[in-house]
Amino acid sequence: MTNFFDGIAPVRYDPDATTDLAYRHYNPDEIVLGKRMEDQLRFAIAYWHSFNWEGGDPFGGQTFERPWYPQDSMRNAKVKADAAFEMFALLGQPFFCFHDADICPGGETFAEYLSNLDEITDYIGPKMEATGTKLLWGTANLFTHRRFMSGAATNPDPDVFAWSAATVKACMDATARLGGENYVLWGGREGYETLLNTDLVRERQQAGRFLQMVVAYKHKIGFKGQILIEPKPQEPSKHQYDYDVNTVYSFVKEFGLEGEVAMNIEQGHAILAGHSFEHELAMAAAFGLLGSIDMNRNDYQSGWDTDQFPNNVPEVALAYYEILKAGGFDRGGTNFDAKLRRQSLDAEDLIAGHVGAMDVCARGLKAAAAMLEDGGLETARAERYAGWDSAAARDMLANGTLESISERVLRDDIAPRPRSGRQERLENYINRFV
Ligand code: XLS
Ligand code: NI
Ligand code: NI
Repeated sequence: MTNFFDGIAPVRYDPDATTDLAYRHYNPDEIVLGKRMEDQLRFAIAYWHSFNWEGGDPFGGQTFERPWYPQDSMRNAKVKADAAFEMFALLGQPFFCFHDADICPGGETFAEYLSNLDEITDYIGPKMEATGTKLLWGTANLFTHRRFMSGAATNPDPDVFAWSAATVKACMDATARLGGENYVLWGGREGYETLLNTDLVRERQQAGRFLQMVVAYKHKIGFKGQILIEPKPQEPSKHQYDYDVNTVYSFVKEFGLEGEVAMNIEQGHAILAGHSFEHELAMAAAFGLLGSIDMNRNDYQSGWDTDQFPNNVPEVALAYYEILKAGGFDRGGTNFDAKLRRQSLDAEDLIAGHVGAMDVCARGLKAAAAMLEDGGLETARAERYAGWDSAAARDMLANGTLESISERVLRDDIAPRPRSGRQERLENYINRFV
């Protein structure tokens, strides 16, 4: 037991609440498109942002004060786990996510790392049982320690590749032991700073082989979860190999891993890649690779990964629209890859950040479900492409050649008549639901 959250009551659904520490929209038992809201959204809390992040920025260090600082001993790792599960019990969300480095210190040697990870896994398991909090996914931190400064799987030094492979094996074992539903690979340093010292063909091949080994090990241990790749264009590397959904798709195909991996798509990473969140989700759904999401909000001006809690209902609604249209989450969920601003010092801020995020997602989900049920967008889209339903159009696409098409254009006197794309009317339509 810690006293960090003393005085904060468990957060409940109460649409008329007078406190801000209540859910006004997130009602776990409410049925949305045939499923409980909790089972549609499958919320997870990110251990790293809520418990490891100390409030630093490039110009200043720690601003937060927590009973589990400094974070370099097993003793404090356990205090941190106590506090984490106290927060999970207060919020009542069904899942959490972690990196190895979040839950225990790395130790001096690989053997010490393994023993720390084992010890903390044993400590966390019973807490999961007691609170009913499940593991959405585990992952390895292959980017903070200086050994990873030139990459993990893509490192020029084979010893770093080896260390990384051994680390991922340990993290997959820990994830499987804790009943994790997915395993995530985010390659923050799988990229380069300058092409002047980089053999990018070799590095991509190393990353491909690494991923094949991960998939092989998943089958070896009978892990039933999904292996998820999380695309991001840059930061910390200047250029990352897993830039966006499209890039990862071609990587997955090139290394023969179709059907073996899916994607964990993050709002902020989509924005950094110059896309919208819904674009990345729709692309992944089109490839059949939509696995899970990291929900957050990127600042539109900053150019770096700001990992803020989501607060824009219309945007979130469009994201869940794509997710629901693709059939909703199976093993995936909504992980809040979001952190407090560095001036938000209090335990209440940490609770409020998540309460607000869950309410925004609940509103977005309900709006998305209502739009899907109404069908207005799909009808408008179908009308827009209706010309392609004609026999002539279908035949042209399937069997046409430039010559045959050219003959038909002359023979049938084809003259395109532009039609309105009706964007404003569709935007107004969305506004009826959000
Ligand atoms: C960083 C990533 C990271 C992953 C997990 O930008 O979003 O938090 O989700 O390694
Ligand atoms: Ni991120
Ligand atoms: Ni993320």
